[in-house]
Amino acid sequence: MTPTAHPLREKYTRRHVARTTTCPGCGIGTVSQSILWAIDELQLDIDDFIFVSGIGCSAWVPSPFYNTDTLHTTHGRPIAFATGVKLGLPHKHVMVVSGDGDLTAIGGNHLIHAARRNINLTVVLINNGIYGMTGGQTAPTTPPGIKTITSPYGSMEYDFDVAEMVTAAGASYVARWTTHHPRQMCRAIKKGIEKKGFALIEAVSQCPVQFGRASKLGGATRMLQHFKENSVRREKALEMAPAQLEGKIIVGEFVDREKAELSAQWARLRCELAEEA
Ligand SMILES: Cc1ncc(C[n+]2csc(CCOP(=O)(O)OP(=O)(O)O)c2C)c(N)n1
Ligand code: SF4
Ligand SMILES: [Mg+2]
Repeated sequence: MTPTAHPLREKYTRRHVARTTTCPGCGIGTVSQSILWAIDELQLDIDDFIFVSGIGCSAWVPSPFYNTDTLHTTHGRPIAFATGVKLGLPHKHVMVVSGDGDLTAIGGNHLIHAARRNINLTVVLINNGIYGMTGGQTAPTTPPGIKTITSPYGSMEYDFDVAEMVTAAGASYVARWTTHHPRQMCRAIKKGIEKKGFALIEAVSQCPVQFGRASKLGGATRMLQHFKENSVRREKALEMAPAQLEGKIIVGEFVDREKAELSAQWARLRCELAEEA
């Protein structure tokens, strides 16, 4: 290890590939660091993980950088692929890392049904409120009023509250943090990995190039400042009126519960049927 090399990068990423695909100031690197930090703190072997991603800037987090098995799949389908992987290899940690467009627009049904089935996946959903990679189109997560390349007068649609939606669909563990909260994000990812059930960590992240520019919210520093000033802990938010919460980002844990998990039930059934045969 060279004296300047980052220990997580040295330990968990492939040396022979370029170091990043993201623009300067993008929040995706912060999320990636929280993921690797979580694996390191849990003292897990990255070889016991299979990472699955879709298409988009966020989907480049694991693949081809992480030095383990990574599946870079098609747009909107990482949860479908991950479901198959988990059912076939239930002893592996299967983690999906992808964007808000990938997982809540074209892949929205896969997301809610995986939560409903409560399959043991850890999903890190990077929410930058936009389709970053394809030029900054409005996503189901773009807040109302925000200008994008496809809503130049401001989006007239309501946005999904992803954490609430996945909680309502039946997930075992759901948390939301921003890139202003990398430590808390890391702790949530650790809990998500350890949870026997569907776990979603919504990572609110800055896209200064597409979101920041079109919305006029500014560069990375201003966007991080915005996250800092507008984040409200969930416990506090529950006591606030809807009008007070307008424009706020509710952060913290949304649910942490124990429920029967799908891949274990399938594994048990397979054993029972094999014994009967
Ligand atoms: C079937 C299909 N439809 C559309 C696309 C084009 N496409 C690629 S990535 C993307 C949106 C990505 O947005 P998001 O998931 O939020 O990722 P980000 O780039 O913001 O991290 C779209 C529409 C595609 N590749 N395949
Ligand atoms: S377009 Fe946005 S999300 Fe994509 S790498 Fe650049 S800053 Fe990050
Ligand atoms: Mg996005």
